[in-house]
Amino acid sequence: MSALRPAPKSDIDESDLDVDQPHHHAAGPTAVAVSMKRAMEQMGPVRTAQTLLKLNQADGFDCQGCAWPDPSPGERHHAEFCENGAKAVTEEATKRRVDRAFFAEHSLADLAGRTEYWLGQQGRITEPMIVREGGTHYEPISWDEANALMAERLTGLSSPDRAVFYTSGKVSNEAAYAYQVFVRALGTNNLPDCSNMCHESSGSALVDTIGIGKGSVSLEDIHLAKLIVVVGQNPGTNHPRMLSALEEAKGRGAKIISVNPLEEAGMVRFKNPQKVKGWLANGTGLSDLHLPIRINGDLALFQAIGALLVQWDALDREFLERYTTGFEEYVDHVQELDWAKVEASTGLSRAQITEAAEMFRDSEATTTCWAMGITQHHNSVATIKEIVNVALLQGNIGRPGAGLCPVRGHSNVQGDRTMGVWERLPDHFLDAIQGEFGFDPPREHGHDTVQAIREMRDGTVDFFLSMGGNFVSAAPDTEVTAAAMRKVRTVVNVATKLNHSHVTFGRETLLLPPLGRSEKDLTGGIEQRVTVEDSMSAVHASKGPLKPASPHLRSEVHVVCGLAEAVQAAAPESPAGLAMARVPWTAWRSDYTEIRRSIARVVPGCAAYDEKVDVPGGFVLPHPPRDTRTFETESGKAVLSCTPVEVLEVPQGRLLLQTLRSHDQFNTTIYGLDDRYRGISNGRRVVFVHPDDIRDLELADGDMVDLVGEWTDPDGDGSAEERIARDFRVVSYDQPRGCAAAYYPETNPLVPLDSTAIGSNTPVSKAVILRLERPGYVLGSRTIEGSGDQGTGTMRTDDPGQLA
Ligand SMILES: Nc1nc2c(c(=O)[nH]1)N[C@H]1C(S)=C(S)[C@@H](COP(=O)(O)OP(=O)(O)OC[C@H]3O[C@@H](n4cnc5c(=O)[nH]c(N)nc54)[C@H](O)[C@@H]3O)O[C@H]1N2
Ligand SMILES: Nc1nc2c(c(=O)[nH]1)N[C@H]1C(S)=C(S)[C@@H](COP(=O)(O)OP(=O)(O)OC[C@H]3O[C@@H](n4cnc5c(=O)[nH]c(N)nc54)[C@H](O)[C@@H]3O)O[C@H]1N2
Ligand code: SF4
Ligand SMILES: [Mo]
Repeated sequence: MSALRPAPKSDIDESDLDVDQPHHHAAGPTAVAVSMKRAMEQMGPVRTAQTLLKLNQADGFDCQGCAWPDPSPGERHHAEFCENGAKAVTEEATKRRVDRAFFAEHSLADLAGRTEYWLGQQGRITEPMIVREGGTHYEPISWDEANALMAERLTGLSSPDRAVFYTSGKVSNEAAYAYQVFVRALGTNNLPDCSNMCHESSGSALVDTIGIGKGSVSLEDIHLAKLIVVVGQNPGTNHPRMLSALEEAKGRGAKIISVNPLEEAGMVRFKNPQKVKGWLANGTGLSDLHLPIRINGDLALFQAIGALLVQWDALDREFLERYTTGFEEYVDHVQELDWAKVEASTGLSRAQITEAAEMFRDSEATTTCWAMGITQHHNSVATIKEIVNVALLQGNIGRPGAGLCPVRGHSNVQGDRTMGVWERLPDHFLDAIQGEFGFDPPREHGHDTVQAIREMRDGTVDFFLSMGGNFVSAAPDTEVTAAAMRKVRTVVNVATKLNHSHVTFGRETLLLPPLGRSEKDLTGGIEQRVTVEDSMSAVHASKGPLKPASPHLRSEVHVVCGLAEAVQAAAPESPAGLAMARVPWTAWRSDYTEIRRSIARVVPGCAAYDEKVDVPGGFVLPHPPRDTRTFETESGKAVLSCTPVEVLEVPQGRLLLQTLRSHDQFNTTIYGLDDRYRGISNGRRVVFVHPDDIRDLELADGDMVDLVGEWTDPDGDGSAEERIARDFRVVSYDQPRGCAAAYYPETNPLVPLDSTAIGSNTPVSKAVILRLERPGYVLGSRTIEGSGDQGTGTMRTDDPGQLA
């Protein structure tokens, strides 16, 4: 082994890594056992019972995991959650604490050398902490002093646009609404969010084609569908209760197609832990057809399916005539389809694609679901438009069982957008804010996530506040992002648990701990509730049952209102101070009902908001295509669009890498080191490669390699860039030849900042051109064949000890 190899990561001993056969079923008794074990370890029996019985109940709190919807109140079980929901709750409701003694013991340097797993497992942050300029440790600070300090920094900026306010999708609607009003009163639209790295491509494509950036189906539609197509999504891990919905649909005769380079366990068989059958027998077989698509082949696949439907005249001509535009051009376009290109792009045979198209043809109601396997590609917006084309051809929108279903990630990511957390908020919304409060919100668009990193890198950001999330680890190009963040003078993180973003800042940083959703919120002396929106536009209330992790925690609403009041106090005559004075912050933090009343007046579709969330189960936001087949596009019709099929070429000896989630993590929060369904235990630094590719690369299963990403900026000077992530174990895994997979966030150093989706600026996390090198590889030391260039363009180094 080379001497250049960095020291092993401090707390994960990868020599314990164990690799076994992948599973062919999801959930079942093991899932229950695993979630209960974790819950009992971290919460104890009383708290476990107290918490899990309130999870996803109409009088309880919303799961902090994914955005999958709950059944209507009458149809809920006592245990209305999945293994990963239980893990998400346990992570928050843990009895472990990170207090001032902890911070006195662990210096910044110490914390920076730990893995994300270790940091997260230390427990809940208990009081506001600060690192002052030159400090080596976090030390306590009062909320008042923290607010005064932030206000001083914010009012001292040469322009409000030198501040950036990030949001992760767990924030409640009330907090998100107050937050975006605060940011706009301050005078900027710099509101990047995790959506910029997630479903932004879905939003862009859907707004352009159907006039609204949200999915068009309800949970009932999934139950009623005749064909469900699950594309680029791993529900068994990331939306586990979706499997119950798929099972229900199957029971009613639906067919299921899965489109995925990997045959994910959940899509093969599902053992429903809520049914006796799920405990004893083999469970329900889910997929009728699995298409092992080559990474990035989905645009070609859907175009080919569309071409066949046109050829067979399997069309809803009445719908096309009445509700769509672009059909004629589309027909001309698909008649020219080059099947050789389709086969090269998808890695599928014409027979496989024809079989899928026949299932579309024979279905009276098709719902297509997708997630990150679709949205995180350079052509993801065009790919989603291609999915829309196929739906429109058969009139699969706005009728029972049919529709488009981008399955959202974070539990309230969709709600945060509805509430106005968006760097490109439309004018009518800004007008409503102006009408409600009487200050002029800025009109110029703000920075999204990628642009915010560029601005930090270029030294034009002095203040960064993160409302939840882990910006540095979740964003692409980890080293570039971390270096950019170190240029920002003041970094503030509102966070429940420690992560690497908390040790990455310019001169000073604040760490402000909020209440979690499982905790009782007594802000203003009354029991407050909050509201959230799921992936299917259903809005409902959430109220936590638990005693807060510490008496010093403040709700996110309180954090925002407190900061706004401090800004007003610091500079009452400044434009920001005057704007702040127009918002009733004190009333808002005394009773969130006041916020909901303002939401009702300002946010589209939210009239009588507070009254509607009073109903158990809440209400569903309007969705014109779903409700009345109304398409609020420029032409007033749904749009069919044409994109040429391209084959993503990978040079000889390289692989196409996707970065994905294990079964034991929530984004950058690592619950544990097992990916049970894929046969991995006790480690995360693995790269899954086809056995024949392993052989052709002259490697063997079990070898250690460095992952070297190659990228040529299409707008650059043509030189190739290399990026590296070290020390991964090669694992033989079935998938299309030439494809590879490894976990996020360990692989984020390989995703170039400027490699983003056309039309959404989403980082391309699912298609990195990859080389496997022997351990200790020195960046740029090898000629990149095929590009005719020495790999010395912009070299990126990894940061040993960081970010596992
Ligand atoms: N337990 C748990 N739940 C979660 C999360 C979590 O981390 N853990 N994260 C939440 C969030 S924020 C999100 S956005 C969602 C993410 O949910 P997913 O999108 O399911 O998450 P990924 O693990 O990124 O999985 C992407 C899937 O797409 C496949 N894929 C990759 N490339 C391609 C491609 O080119 N074409 C096709 N057809 N498939 C491809 C991969 O094999 C994988 O199955 O989950 C949410 N729920
Ligand atoms: N390579 C690669 N990169 C990706 C992806 C990928 O598939 N591949 N996926 C992308 C996607 S889809 C997403 S959504 C982003 C996720 O990006 P983020 O949303 O920024 O990341 P998370 O890991 O979800 O954030 C976890 C942190 O949130 C804080 N937290 C947890 N609960 C709460 C709470 O209730 N309140 C507050 N204030 N803080 C809380 C904790 O401190 C925790 O450490 O990552 C993106 N990055
Ligand atoms: S499916 Fe998602 S929202 Fe439902 S319990 Fe599981 S993690 Fe929570
Ligand atoms: Mo996400």
